[in-house]
Amino acid sequence: MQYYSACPKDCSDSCSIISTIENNKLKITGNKNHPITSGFLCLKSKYFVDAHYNGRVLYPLERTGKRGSGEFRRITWDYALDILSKKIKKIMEEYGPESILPVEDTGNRGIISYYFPQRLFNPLGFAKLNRSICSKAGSLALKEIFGTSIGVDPDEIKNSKLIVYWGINPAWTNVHGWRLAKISSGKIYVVDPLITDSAKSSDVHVRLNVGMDVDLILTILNILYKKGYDIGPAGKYALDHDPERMEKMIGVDKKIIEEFVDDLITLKPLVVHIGYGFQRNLYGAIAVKMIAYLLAIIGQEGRFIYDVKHRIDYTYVSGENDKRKMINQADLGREIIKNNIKMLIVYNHNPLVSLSNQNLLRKVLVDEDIFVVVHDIYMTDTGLYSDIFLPATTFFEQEDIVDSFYHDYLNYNQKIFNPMGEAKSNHDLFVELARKLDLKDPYLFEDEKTIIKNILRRANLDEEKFFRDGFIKIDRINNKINVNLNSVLKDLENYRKYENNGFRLLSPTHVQGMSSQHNNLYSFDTLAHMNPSDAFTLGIKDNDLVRIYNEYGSIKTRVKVDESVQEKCIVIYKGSWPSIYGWNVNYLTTDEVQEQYVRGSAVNTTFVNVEKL
Ligand SMILES: Nc1nc2c(c(=O)[nH]1)N[C@H]1C(S)=C(S)[C@@H](COP(=O)(O)OP(=O)(O)OC[C@H]3O[C@@H](n4cnc5c(=O)[nH]c(N)nc54)[C@H](O)[C@@H]3O)O[C@H]1N2
Ligand SMILES: Nc1nc2c(c(=O)[nH]1)N[C@H]1C(S)=C(S)[C@@H](COP(=O)(O)OP(=O)(O)OC[C@H]3O[C@@H](n4cnc5c(=O)[nH]c(N)nc54)[C@H](O)[C@@H]3O)O[C@H]1N2
Ligand code: SF4
Ligand SMILES: [Mo]
Repeated sequence: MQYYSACPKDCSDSCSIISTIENNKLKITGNKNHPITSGFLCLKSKYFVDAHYNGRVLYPLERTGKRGSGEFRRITWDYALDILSKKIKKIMEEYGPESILPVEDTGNRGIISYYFPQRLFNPLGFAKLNRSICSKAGSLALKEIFGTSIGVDPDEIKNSKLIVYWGINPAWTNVHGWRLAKISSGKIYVVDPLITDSAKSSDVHVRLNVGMDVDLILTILNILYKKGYDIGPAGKYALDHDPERMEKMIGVDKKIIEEFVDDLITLKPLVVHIGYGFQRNLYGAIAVKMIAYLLAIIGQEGRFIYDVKHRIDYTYVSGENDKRKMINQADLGREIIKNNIKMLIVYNHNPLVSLSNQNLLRKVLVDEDIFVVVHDIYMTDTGLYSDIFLPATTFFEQEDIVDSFYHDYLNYNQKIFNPMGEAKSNHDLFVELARKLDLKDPYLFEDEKTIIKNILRRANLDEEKFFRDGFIKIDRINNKINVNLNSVLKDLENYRKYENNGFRLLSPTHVQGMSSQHNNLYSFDTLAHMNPSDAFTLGIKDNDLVRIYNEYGSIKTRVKVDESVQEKCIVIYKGSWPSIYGWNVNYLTTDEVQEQYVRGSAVNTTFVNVEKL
């Protein structure tokens, strides 16, 4: 038998997958007919099948030991939902619905898995997580310059003479987009402080110092001004950014900056794929804003890739209630206390791996009177802190459709297996909970097939074609570009370069990791990558044990002496589980936020000290 699957991971490529069952075992390959997937899947996909069969929790559990101890007893779904519904009613009565917080992210990006649970939370008026750790700060920055954060279709890569990857490592995080760029005839630039795999096979690597993007752009504007360009209201800040004076501070040779400027003005059309990783720093949104500003100055308004919005009625799937109280994700520990949160309903998210300032967050969960429910496929670190743990299905056990935050195809995900053990999908969990809460509105109980058909019908999509091919092209909402250059003035006025205080800690994605997923089955790279010259100064060799610490915490790990890392920087990849290694990078990362930009994460503005042990 052959089935269509759709990868629902938090990855721009949103692949269409052909799943087959051979000798009773699932096999997956890329769907050759899909224009983006092009018949191949990424390295991480090799874990998906194993992760379906292995390492799962299959029954509901109730905590019997202290939080984090892993002591649980098996319970029935009926008992679990009973406790849950009684708790919800009691907390709503005593403290109000706003003290109950669903803590959810993009662990599963299926449209039903992601949006459907909100159908229950909206009418009940629960608090809502402001999902500020990923890309939102940059979205707002783009909107302030262009009136929209929705850029061009990746198809445009084929026609672009210049393709700039700014603060993104597509060879690892957007492999299908990277392939499009590599087979195009466009000249490829990578703007990144690390010598990433993308940088290695680009035409030009602009290896700037971390956090120097705004100064690099001001220097580019300075050169453009000298070439007779009207550089707009930011001009006064660019005048002192003479390339000769700036090259050392930015860390890029003047000749490379000049070549970059020449290419930016001659190789048109161009496209700039703006990364998410690099905008997670205190001035990240401002950097995104300045990229947009630069595009406008050179007459390439809107020629970027960042967000996508499709003509799909997401509100139909989620319901709506714009009065819900917003709780910020990037500094969740502090927010829980400030807002008197009494209950967390966690699904699609692993906050005790993924969020900054873990020491605080864990302390809050231990000290405060908070009831924690976790719905996950595996016993994650967050699961270990739950009062009730509920088993979730893998994407092979649920019917869903998945769109992309990069391309314009909607993929079909067929249910191949019945859930293993007593696992339930997100859809089924919240249907059952609605039933236990004695709610009657039929909208809360709609089945997946009906929802999928309604989505297709509302978007005027050909149902027969969709189910036959396993994917269909959908319309992108192309908001009109409406340039407002003046909006950078408030940013440049306040823009301050922070003191370089110790080592700058970066925690980017790893080629094999999918955020925090599957570390229970495969080991992650937990080394501290460090430049040879820093290692020499500190007397550190490969594999030496070091202590890395700052005001947030202290960890011990081994070093990888690595030329691709800049001096005065440490790289530790994101996503590893503290329950396996005793720590992860988020024991050190700051939960300071970009106040003016949706309180977005500033995780990459973390400074640490290093000591050889
Ligand atoms: N393999 C894999 N793919 C993934 C993920 C995964 O975990 N693994 N996670 C997914 C998710 S959730 C996201 S948000 C995306 C993130 O994917 P990306 O946007 O690629 O983000 P990062 O890997 O965090 O950072 C990208 C690059 O930014 C560079 N950078 C850091 N600071 C600066 C700076 O100041 N200026 C500039 N110009 N560059 C800087 C880093 O060196 C790094 O190489 O990837 C998605 N895809
Ligand atoms: N230091 C540092 N930290 C970071 C980042 C960084 O760059 N540096 N990046 C941040 C970014 S961009 C992101 S997006 C976050 C991602 O952080 P998380 O949102 O925690 O990401 P994931 O690990 O993809 O998924 C979370 C959980 O969802 C579960 N899951 C998968 N499918 C389902 C399902 O169908 N139902 C249920 N109930 N659960 C399911 C998975 O098993 C996993 O435990 O990490 C952030 N953390
Ligand atoms: S993680 Fe990304 S590239 Fe890999 S299979 Fe899923 S969508 Fe495709
Ligand atoms: Mo993300």
